[in-house]
Amino acid sequence: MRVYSTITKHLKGKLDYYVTSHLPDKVRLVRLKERHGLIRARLEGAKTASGDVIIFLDSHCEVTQGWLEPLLARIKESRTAVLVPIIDVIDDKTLQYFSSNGEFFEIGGFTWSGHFTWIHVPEREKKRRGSSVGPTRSPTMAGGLFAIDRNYFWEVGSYDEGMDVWGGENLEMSFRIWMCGGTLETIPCSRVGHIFRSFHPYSFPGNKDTHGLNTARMAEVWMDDYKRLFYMHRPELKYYLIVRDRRNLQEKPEELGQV
Ligand SMILES: [Mn+2]
Repeated sequence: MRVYSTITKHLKGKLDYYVTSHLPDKVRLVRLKERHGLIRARLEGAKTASGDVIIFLDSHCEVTQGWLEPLLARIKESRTAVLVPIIDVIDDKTLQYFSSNGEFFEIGGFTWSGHFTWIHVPEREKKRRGSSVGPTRSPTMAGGLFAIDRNYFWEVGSYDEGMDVWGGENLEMSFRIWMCGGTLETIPCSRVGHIFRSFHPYSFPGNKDTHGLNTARMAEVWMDDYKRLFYMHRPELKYYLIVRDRRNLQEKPEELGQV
């Protein structure tokens, strides 16, 4: 039997049982035939979705009362607005929920090495949004939680199917939304708790640096000349991408034609 997730303790048949016996009928569990990671798994979920709005939440999230309405209201106002709630911290040891101060929150940024980072809301954005609880433009998103108009998700290019397992897809989507005329906004009136884990609980197939490779794909597609700065910080990825392309040729000699 193929094992898609490397963790079996709470998943597999136990998850099937939980979903069918404890959750309403409209909750459906979609399984892939092999391990693809979060990016292609989310694409499968999105294909199955039929509502007007798709909301992606990591499995380790807990919503709060009133989290949903501010997201839906903003999408109704602007269908090209992609939204993230304020992400509260749930302790990964005790599962205690820490509510952060409502008026002070950070938004998504990035480093030149291609990593997500939290940044302060710039003064110009505080002026633009008008209210401290107004939709706040965010350069990037953390990735685990966001709401998007379902049709717009496909129009704006969904996800890069060539990305494996985990990492980088959040920056790719963020760059793509801004560069294709959409907006990415934090909605301060919506709050969802999330467990920020201190380690990766699962293994990476072949021990590949999927975050790095996925981010290099993002840089190649969306960063234009600025990718030079990315490769200055991650020279190994430029080398790795080249090597991988050559290796593909070696693995698939038929693509070279009969020489
Ligand atoms: Mn997460």
